[in-house]
Amino acid sequence: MMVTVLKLGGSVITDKDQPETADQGAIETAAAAIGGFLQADEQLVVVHGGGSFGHHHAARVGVSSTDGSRDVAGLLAIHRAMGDLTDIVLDTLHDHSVDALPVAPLSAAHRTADDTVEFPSSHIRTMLDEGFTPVINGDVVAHAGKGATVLSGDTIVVSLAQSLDADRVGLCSTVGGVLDDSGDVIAEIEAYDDVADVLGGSESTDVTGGMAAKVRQLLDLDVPASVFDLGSLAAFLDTGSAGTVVR
Ligand code: IP8
Repeated sequence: MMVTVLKLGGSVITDKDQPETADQGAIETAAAAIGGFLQADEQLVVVHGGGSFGHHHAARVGVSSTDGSRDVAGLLAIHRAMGDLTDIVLDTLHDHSVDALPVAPLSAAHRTADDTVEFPSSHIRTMLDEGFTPVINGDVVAHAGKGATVLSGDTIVVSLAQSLDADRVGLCSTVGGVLDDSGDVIAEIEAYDDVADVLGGSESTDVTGGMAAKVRQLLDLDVPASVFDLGSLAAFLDTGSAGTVVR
């Protein structure tokens, strides 16, 4: 059976400007596409990002994927908010007959002193083989020597795509793919040098950093990965490619 790892971007499924506010309409759209896809006996891992549930807490606590914290109340606030968003995603998937179960990285993963992510996946493999759809959120995880750091959904996708030997990887984003200088979607990326100019040269540092980091990680994967928007999710699930394909 084919394994697909799909990330639902935090800014796709939440209202980024309102703290802890889900975009229920977007989650419905995603859940409907996933429900239709799973009728075909496929195996799917859903990963979701933080959006307005994770990132404002993380900024307040001063924790990132490299800056650690030992503020247990702050870390718990991030973890609980991410769990609340996972619950909303789970409830909506259940409404669409998807047998979704949560996996919280804080209880399953960590970073070592040399910053390597250790995310054992045998329990996720068993969930898939038993017909469940694991739903995994970006989270805080223990980090040797630093307390705890943020484990982003993108990093989880890359780790699990490798350990589960995924056939297909998709990142559902707020943009239709990786965009060139004129705002058009680049169909295919085979090397970072092909896009270094556009990814390095945009006005918006955050978005650029985000997309550049995504592309670098996706190029390291053995399988093709697509970056696309919510309107193309059903097409991605159907065909395995949409938006920009990173090979
Ligand atoms: O939105 C990070 O996940 P991302 C979630 O995929 C947290 O980067 C805990 C801020």
